[in-house]
Amino acid sequence: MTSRVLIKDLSALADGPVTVSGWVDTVRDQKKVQFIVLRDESGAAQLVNPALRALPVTDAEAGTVALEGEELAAAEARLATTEAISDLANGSFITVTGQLKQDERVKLGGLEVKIESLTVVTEAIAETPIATDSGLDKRMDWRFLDLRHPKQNLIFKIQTTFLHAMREYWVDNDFIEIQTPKLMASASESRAELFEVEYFEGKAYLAQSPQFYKQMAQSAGFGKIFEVGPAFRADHSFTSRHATEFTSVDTEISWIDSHEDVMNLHEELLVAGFTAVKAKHGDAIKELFDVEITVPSRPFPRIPLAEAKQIVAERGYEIPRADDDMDPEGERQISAYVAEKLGHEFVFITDYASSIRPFYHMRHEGDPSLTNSYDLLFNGTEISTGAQREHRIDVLVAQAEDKGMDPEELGTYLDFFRYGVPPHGGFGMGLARVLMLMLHQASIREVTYLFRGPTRLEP
Ligand code: AMO
Repeated sequence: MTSRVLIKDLSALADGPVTVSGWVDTVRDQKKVQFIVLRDESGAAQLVNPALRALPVTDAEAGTVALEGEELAAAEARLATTEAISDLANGSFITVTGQLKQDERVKLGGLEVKIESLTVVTEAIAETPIATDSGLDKRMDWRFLDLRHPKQNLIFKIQTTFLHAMREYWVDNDFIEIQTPKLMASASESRAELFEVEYFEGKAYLAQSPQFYKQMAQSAGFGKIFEVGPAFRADHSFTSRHATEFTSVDTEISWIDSHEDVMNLHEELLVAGFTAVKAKHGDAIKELFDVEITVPSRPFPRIPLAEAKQIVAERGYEIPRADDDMDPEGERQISAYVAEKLGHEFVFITDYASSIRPFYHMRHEGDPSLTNSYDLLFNGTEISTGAQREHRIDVLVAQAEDKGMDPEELGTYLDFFRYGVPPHGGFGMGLARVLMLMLHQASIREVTYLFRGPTRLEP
């Protein structure tokens, strides 16, 4: 590794020699002085070069150079550097050695590096295919260039901090991390969204969620587990919140009394994540996204679905009757109500009807038309589904049959319940949805490293 200094660390250094590397952001090529704004993964700084446009001469007509020896060599080097800077294309990756000077008058970071030598490591094509005002689709085509922008870059620093804080919570609380297979013999959620792949002489399906295997861990005696991994859904939709491949944050715990316990866990994880993000990136988020991060207060509001529908209806929005679920506008309406009345960005909508929930959700003891389940909405959109699971094999089989499923289809899943399993529950949460809503972005495409949708498999 070269002894390169990250730009963010320059401010802590004393004036003196330094080497920095990065992408050329802009060049201001003035007659007597040249400025480069250099950007690396940590920030941006100004480099300055007193331009030398020609070697000094004693006799202009004869072109006799006034210097010799070391002085001449130094002047020739300065001349070459000046020419190299004039020819620099934005986006080129360069390494510069020079003299660092802390200087409050420099707007960008209060420091400057006076260039002594410059190497063009890789030259960029001068015409960049995207500009700051390019459309989202075009930006997605050139995602690596798009991600160079500090705002896009920050998203993934935030995601790292958010996941790290949750992971810390899980590890501190004795959760076990698992990696479940993404190639499966059957569907784990609705059959409509299954990706089928050729698997030697047969077929396999891409996992829509780790649902069955996180439940298996309860039967295996793991107690508390988590997984952060890919999930695949053959959703032929072009909404701002659906991808065909997304990162699912899953957790499952044993020995719960109801979905209340899952919601409590959910709150604790989100508070841990938001606290860390606010502490580490709150200022940068305010500056680049104009968003004030609020660490949610506990407990988050909880509203049963039936009551939520009533509230939404009273606000003048009629959820389409054919849909027993909350539609996206209904979600926006109930979230707006919670924000106005309770000043909260999150709301758990609970007790969904069995008719619209998967067979594995536990139903209410006294009223099997309802489930011990919830959706968590954040700033108007669903980010998660959670539930207490049905752990009694006979009830589970009956619920599958009630949904018109053939228990045979469930393969080895049902075996998990035949040898003793504790009451359990958990949730699955779309990572990109959380980021999108946290940063007030219009689409998960903005916060997904490389988005996958029905018409996007590149880059
Ligand atoms: P569900 O199907 O509601 O529940 O998915 C859980 C969460 O995953 C995210 N999500 C998606 N994100 C992007 N694109 C998609 N196509 C997509 N589909 C889902 C959402 C959603 O809330 N097994 C259950 C969870 C559980 O009960 O533990 C499940 O998968 O944020």
